[in-house]
Amino acid sequence: MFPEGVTINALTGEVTPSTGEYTKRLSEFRRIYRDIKALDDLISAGDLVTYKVVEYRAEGSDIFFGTTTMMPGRVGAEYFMTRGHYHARRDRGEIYYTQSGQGILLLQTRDGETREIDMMPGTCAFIPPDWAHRSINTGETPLVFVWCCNQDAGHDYAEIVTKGMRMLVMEKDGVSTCVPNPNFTV
Ligand code: PAN
Ligand code: ZN
Repeated sequence: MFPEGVTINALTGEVTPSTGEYTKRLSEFRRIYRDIKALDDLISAGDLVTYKVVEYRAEGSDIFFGTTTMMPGRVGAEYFMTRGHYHARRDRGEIYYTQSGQGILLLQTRDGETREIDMMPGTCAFIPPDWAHRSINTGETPLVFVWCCNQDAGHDYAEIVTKGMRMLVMEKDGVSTCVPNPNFTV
């Protein structure tokens, strides 16, 4: 393993050099957004990529990092968001350092604590171990953030897909508002 300077484009999320990437489209979010009709209408109009994740991973290292670039947009009153997850390893945290755009990072514990952190350029959010996290683009431009965590952290998506998150971020009169999720199940 050798040290390396990796270039990150704060506006596009491009990582140079990178070792992997994936994109997520609206059709993969049928169990995530509440407004099924709005989601189906958007998918029929063209199944948009709502976010892209690019990583830099050195084989054998304990940590790795990358970017998430989230497009602006909404499904009904809900802004484009990530799936949201706990880490498979409950002793692994993460940081999210916002490069451009604006958003909200929703966090929650298994026993009912919730927090919201504003994502704006210069904010580095500390995500403690075993706090679920979901990012939401509440702005009108791409939201780009750098994440860094342990390679062995892993993802547990099932909990959030099946139960939802305790809080939702909705657009109301042009303003983003956090509200309790009426469909959240314990
Ligand atoms: C991030 C997220 C990324 C996409 O790299 O995986 O922002 O979000 P979802 O994985 O919830 O769709 C991270 O938190 N890794 O642990
Ligand atoms: Zn994570």
